[in-house]
Amino acid sequence: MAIDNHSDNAVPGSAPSEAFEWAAYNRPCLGDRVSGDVAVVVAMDMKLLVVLIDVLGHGAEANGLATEMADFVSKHPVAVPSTMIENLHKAFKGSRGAVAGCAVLDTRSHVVVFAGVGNPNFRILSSSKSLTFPVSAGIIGKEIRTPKEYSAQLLERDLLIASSDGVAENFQVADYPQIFSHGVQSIVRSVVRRFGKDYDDATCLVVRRPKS
Ligand SMILES: [Mn+2]
Repeated sequence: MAIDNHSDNAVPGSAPSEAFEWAAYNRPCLGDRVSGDVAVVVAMDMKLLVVLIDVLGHGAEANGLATEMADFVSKHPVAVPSTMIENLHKAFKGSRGAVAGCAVLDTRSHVVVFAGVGNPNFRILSSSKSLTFPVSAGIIGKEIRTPKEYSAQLLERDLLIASSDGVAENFQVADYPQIFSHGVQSIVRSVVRRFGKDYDDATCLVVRRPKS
């Protein structure tokens, strides 16, 4: 499922065993009608694949490439984040380039494995701490090295928050105290509204375990 700026309707979790619920929201740069950011979520066998892509630049041309990249992920999902990133790089070599983060969540263990290139911000936020996944240098489609993978566990109530650089990174729970009581649809919209930068495409995707 590709989630673009119509992701208002992003459906909450339909992963196997309903281990996760998620939502994404994408707001184009001021003055643009379409975004060069795209978020893709693919429910695989016992895994949930989450990819956030930010194509260099913005506007219609960036949107075209973002859409192609999202289609590629949807059609060729891989449950190994570093491989998913490398496959994107190979498939879009010579394009205008993009940065991207990829997380694979295990529906049983709730382990999150992440790999990313450039400046996508993926972090796990809990009421007491924030863990930001490190990213590797490079630009997909231009030059990358095999990105390193990092893993962490998504505990009950934790939020996996993925955002493009159009959203101020590292906002704190104190900046949005209701974040843990809101639904995922509200969270992604609120994060973009509160922390989005007007002059860049702004995307936020959130995944969490359903409340039991
Ligand atoms: Mn950007």
